[in-house]
Amino acid sequence: MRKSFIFTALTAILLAAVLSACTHDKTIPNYKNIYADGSINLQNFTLTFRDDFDSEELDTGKWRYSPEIERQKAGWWKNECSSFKDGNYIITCRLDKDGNPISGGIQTNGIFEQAFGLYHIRFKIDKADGLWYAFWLLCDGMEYDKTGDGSAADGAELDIFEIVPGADKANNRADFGTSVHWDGYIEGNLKSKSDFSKHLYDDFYGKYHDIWYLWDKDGYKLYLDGTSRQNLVYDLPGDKYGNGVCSVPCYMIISAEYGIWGGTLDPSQLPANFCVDLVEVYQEK
Ligand SMILES: [Ca+2]
Ligand SMILES: [Ca+2]
Repeated sequence: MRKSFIFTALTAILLAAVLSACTHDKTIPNYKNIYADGSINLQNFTLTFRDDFDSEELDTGKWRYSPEIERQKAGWWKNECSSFKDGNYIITCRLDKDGNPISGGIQTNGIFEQAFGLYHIRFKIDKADGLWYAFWLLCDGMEYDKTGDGSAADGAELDIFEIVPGADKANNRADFGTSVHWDGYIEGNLKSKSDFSKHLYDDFYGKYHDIWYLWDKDGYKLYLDGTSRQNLVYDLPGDKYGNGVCSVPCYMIISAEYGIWGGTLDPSQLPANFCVDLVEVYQEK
């Protein structure tokens, strides 16, 4: 009887603890398990940016809309594709009234720019052929570089992740990757290193996921959903690939676009949403 009482009491306490933990939905759980090798301790980092997207509109103290331009000769960025609902920033990819594919994005240039650090995004995306979802970093030292000096130190494009649900898996085309590009976009100058070595698991789409991306003097590391599932860990060591480490501040871009890399667009699969629940950035102390 006494044992039973203690057991019941302990169960109640445990249950209360679990329920309590569930109510703190804005707390990022269990930092220590985010990195498979345990090499990152968040106590060594300071939070420098955070948006929970709890507002019903764009927080212009943190973001601006991406320019309304044609992308990849396959679609257009349009502000009307961005919305804010239920604590999410949402890009709705769809056709406009003339049948043109439209999507959108937001970015932080001139508002928040940082060199190095730890980047965290929680998001979910719809599976649709022809879509190209990305969370990436960019700076003027990459965008306007016309010469190229062989080094990423003066600027780079850091594609934290690119997801193309329509990738041709049958021919081993990956649907998820991370990349670094430097020395500008002029052909002959552009240098790149990418890791597209792994495929997403089948039930990836339509559920929230966490990506943590560490950019430091040694290069770039990405963890998808911590240590779980396929232990999807990417490592792009900068020294190994020849001066591939950027050391100037970059701004963030969250975007969706279209492109042949993502497979052939199937309008019957639209609209498709890219929902972002949270973005936060840390700097090493
Ligand atoms: Ca350069
Ligand atoms: Ca949120």
